[in-house]
Amino acid sequence: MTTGLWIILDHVVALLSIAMWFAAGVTLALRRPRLALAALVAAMLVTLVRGVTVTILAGQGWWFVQEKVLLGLPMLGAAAAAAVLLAGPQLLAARRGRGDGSSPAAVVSVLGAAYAALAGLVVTFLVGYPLTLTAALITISLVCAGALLTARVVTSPADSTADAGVAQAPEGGRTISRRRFIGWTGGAVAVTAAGAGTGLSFLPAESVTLGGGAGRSARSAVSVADLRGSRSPAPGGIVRRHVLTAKKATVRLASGREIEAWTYNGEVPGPAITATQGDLIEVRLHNADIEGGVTLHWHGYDVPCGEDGVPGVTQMAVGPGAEFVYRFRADQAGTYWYHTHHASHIGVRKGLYGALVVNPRGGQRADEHSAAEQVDLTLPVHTFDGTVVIAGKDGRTEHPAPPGTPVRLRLINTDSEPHRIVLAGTPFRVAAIDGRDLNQPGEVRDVSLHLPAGGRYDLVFAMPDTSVALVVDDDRDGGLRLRPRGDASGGVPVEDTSDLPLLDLLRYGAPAAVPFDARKADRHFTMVLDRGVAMVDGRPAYAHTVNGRGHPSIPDQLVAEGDIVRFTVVNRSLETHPWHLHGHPVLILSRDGTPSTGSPLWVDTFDVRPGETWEAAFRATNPGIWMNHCHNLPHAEQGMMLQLRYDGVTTPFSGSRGGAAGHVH
Ligand SMILES: [Cu+2]
Repeated sequence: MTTGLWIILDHVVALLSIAMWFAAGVTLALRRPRLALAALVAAMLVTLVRGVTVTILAGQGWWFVQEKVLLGLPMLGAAAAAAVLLAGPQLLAARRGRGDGSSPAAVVSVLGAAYAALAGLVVTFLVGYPLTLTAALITISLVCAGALLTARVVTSPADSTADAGVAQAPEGGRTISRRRFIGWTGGAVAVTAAGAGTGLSFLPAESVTLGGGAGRSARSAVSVADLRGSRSPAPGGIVRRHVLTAKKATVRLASGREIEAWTYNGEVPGPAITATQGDLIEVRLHNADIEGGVTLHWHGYDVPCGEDGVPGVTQMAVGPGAEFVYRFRADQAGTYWYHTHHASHIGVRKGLYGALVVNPRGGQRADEHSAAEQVDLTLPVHTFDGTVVIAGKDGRTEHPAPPGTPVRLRLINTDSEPHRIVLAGTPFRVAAIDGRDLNQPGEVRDVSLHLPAGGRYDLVFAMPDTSVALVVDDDRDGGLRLRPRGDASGGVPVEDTSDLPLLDLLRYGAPAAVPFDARKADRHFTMVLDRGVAMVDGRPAYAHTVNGRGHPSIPDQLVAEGDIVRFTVVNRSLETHPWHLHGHPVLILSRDGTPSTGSPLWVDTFDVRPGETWEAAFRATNPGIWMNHCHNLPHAEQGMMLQLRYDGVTTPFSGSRGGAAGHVH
């Protein structure tokens, strides 16, 4: 069973224990001793089972159980023990026909256990990892307050004879009644805990985390505004000039449907930008009418930080009427993409994206494939109003490919959710992931691929003499077809693809040397991904969190140029998070403790599924202030975003708009 399933099972058991403790408390209050005894026994058993699920989860990592082990279970254990000691003997006596088993103390203690069980689950959902003293103290005070209120209700005058001797202690007498003493003590505990917890929450939070490395040095500062790209191509390269105008437009999809899109140059996807290694790419971004502003972020491309297109960090958002010129040398070959990074959860979904393909020097150019008799298709996969569209710039979903033709399909997931990809009708190789070639990728067939949000796969094969189908999300009628004779005559029906096993890319291809030893990391950052209550952009929200906090309250990660940096990314939530660091490819080291044993896997986005723990590393060779975030863009918007900052780099920009007026370089 996966950790993700254990997390869900633990939630179910926790819910059951809450239900059982409440059932015991309510039946006891209603003086139904038989039912109460049965519910109490069931509650005890479920609580013990909870101990088992938490122990198993603990085996998967401390971050999955910290709040349960330190607060939830001890609190429930103490309350449960009190409940059994107070209510148990009376219920057993009632079973033998003596009394109705229901004293106020018994009812309060059993309901107290129910509150403790409920509070434990609430803490798991609203706080998670790491558990703070604030959260613990406030939780304990709420449980105490709940028990005190219950005590008031069940010891109302009508019931007070059940507590004979104590309830009838004379008012103003010399001895303070036991019940009153307990009430005052409990109240004092509740108030003190709540006050201390609330007070602690006002302590200033850490603004930077060092990952075990040195703190900020006194080295002279450089501004991201000065970290700009080269202005000339490499020898032999040319300048590739583009003008991209962001504007609203009605766009007709290949299916004939019309959508109200946000576009670059009126097209969705935007114009494909192609280059050969060594060329200079120069893109003048102009905003016609996107009110909130736009930028261009070169996803997966390690541009100098000043070209990275993050509003409020590397530039100001480009407002209507303004423009910004991006320049960088196309040093890396491969399949990449560009998209707006301003309010990207809306802009990218509405169409502000396009492909960036750089061909190796001396190799074939994607834009000249017809001359070279090869098929090279760039295929952004995007969902418009619930319909998955996979098509190149001409919108066609059928392509001719004579038998024997070398084919390269460049898949780009421009959505916020992963896609399941199947190539049916031919063996193939995954030649590159996120733009980087794999080492000795073996031929595979009848497998499925899991393409993370933002990720790219280059699939290569020689065209067979029957048709080939690219199937996305097991939709056998959609996707893309390659026909050996250009018509449907070579067509074979696509079989059900839903049972095909997943190709594990951590065991695909052959190992090769990597440029650094990840075991000698200079810094190590752990990011625990979850949902919970946190501040996002100054407002409390049910946020997507990193280490219990939301953007921009998540501490910056500080690195120094040359550092080897290691990430541990843990997902204790119930959703998949495609983790994306700007400006650097990361090397995948392991998933759930199992090392990567195939080709070195360099990616810019890796999917961390519920319950998974990934280790990755990179060398800090590209100074700047870089976003490090979930590429499920609504998740990023809801808090799951932080900055990785090089020592000595500063930014003159702030907010997301800054002074959005014209800012041309
Ligand atoms: Cu996410």
